[in-house]
Amino acid sequence: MILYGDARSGNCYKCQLISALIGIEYQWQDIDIMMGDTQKPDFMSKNPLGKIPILELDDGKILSESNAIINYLAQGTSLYPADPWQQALIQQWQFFEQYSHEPYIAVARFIQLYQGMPDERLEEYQRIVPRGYQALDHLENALSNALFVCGDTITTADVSLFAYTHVAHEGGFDLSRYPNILQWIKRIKATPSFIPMHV
Ligand SMILES: N[C@@H](CCC(=O)N[C@@H](CS)C(=O)NCC(=O)O)C(=O)O
Repeated sequence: MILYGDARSGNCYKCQLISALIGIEYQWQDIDIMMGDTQKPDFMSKNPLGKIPILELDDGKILSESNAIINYLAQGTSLYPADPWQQALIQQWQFFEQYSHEPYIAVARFIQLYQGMPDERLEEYQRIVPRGYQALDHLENALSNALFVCGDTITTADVSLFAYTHVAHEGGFDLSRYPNILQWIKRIKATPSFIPMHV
């Protein structure tokens, strides 16, 4: 299997982390977002949307969308249980992550950390930060009565949400307001075979 990604991307880190947690081997192909690699014809022929991560299987099939990739990789493990209700709960959190969390927290991080807060994105940054805090509030509440987002064991929903939450401070978010999230971050980091984000 080949995983095409950029180590600075939380969406790509989700795939690296799930592979480490369940002991899957793959080849890493570096795609540099800042150099425009995702828009080059070679890459676009694999994903016409021009987005990483993508996973290329040994038979040539290609899967995009980070959360689809990690659920596929985790099939048959406790991180993505076979029970349809458990899967639906995991997906509920993953859709939340993609629609109400990542567009604010990851984008704020990109603007602040990688673009150095250019004037033309300042207004956008100021508009999305409160939405990011709403997402963090929701996660904080959910973690007030469970160790992980879908109960007392780690699932792919945690991997999805961990990726950008644990680096939210790099987008200017103050995580010290969120004791449950901070404990959850520690718990995930203490999971056997955990790997940090390589940035
Ligand atoms: N919904 C997609 C988002 C993918 C995405 O936005 N990837 C970014 C990096 S985090 C990317 O490829 N950006 C490069 C570009 O847009 O050219 C997922 O979860 O995989």
